[in-house]
Amino acid sequence: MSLRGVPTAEVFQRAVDGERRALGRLLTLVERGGAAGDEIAEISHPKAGRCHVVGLTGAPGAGKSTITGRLAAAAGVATGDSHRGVGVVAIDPSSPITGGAILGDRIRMDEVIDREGTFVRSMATRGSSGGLALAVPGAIRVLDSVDYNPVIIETVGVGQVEVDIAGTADTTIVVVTPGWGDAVQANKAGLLEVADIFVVNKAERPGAADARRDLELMLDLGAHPEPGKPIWRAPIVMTTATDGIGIDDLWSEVENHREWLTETGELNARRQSRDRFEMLGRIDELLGAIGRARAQSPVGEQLLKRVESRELSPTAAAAELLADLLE
Ligand SMILES: Nc1nc2c(ncn2[C@@H]2O[C@H](COP(=O)(O)OP(=O)(O)OP(=O)(O)O)[C@@H](O)[C@H]2O)c(=O)[nH]1
Ligand SMILES: [Mg+2]
Repeated sequence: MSLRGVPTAEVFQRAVDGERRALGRLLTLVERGGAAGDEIAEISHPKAGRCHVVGLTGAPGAGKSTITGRLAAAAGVATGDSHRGVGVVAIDPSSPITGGAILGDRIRMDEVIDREGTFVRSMATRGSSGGLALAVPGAIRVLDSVDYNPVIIETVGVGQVEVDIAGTADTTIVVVTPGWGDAVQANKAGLLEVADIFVVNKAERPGAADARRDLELMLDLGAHPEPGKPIWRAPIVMTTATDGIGIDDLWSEVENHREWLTETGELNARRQSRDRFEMLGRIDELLGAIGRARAQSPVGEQLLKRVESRELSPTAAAAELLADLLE
């Protein structure tokens, strides 16, 4: 039985009732955007705002998916029946920039998580950062509204897009592995700044202690407490994810961080800045669409002619078009 043609509100209700296929359909619509995506945002928003969002980021092949799978299991055990289960959004690094897909040995999410009580969704980057930056908060909202808690987001951390997406989490985990300069690479990619918790994965390998020391050193150097701002020093957890070693420690640190966020009021501050980020992203999108439509109208064509005849620069034409719009 297909869910196509079924009113969105009904699909939502079925997802609330626990129908996994309905939830999958909602997430597809959110990813696609447009009117249905907007409707889902409207329906899910009042019910959302409860779940703890955990971001997991790090270099390609660091073991993020393996950790995510293990962490989801640990979280599920810890939270028990108090929620429907653990949600996972894996941002698939299919874009040529991230290069994650070139690693032959990457773990597919459905290999590590295949049980009732966990809902896994992959989203492709498709090279467009703007779409993803809006789709991810939308997906979190849907999972949250049907009572998945926590929701774990896996992204490859190599650039600004990933750092932005890491910014959508309450608790951001940065994964590094032993090896010369890996911590330095993470620093260059801007990941150290966003880290609430560090993981040194593949800790059974030589160099794990060095990686830990490098991180400690960088934390010392980077420690510039802002007056009046609560201080959190990111703990470093050593894991061998393939064997599940260190995962319970990691989950305890996530819980510690969540408590700290709540006690200090940081949780609200972070969520507020996320809402602002999403709202601004949406404004960009909406204004862009309105402007582009206007540019194709006779008014826009007229302006283009004046650009062609060198009477106006493209910049001035854009400004004139906007001024005209805003009148
Ligand atoms: N030796 C060792 N290998 C590990 C460990 N954790 C993960 N791996 C292996 O590392 C490879 C990559 O793991 P993934 O979990 O796919 O890494 P990822 O960071 O999600 O990779 P991408 O999504 O492609 O960026 C797999 O072959 C894992 O089995 C570990 O603790 N020790
Ligand atoms: Mg992965």
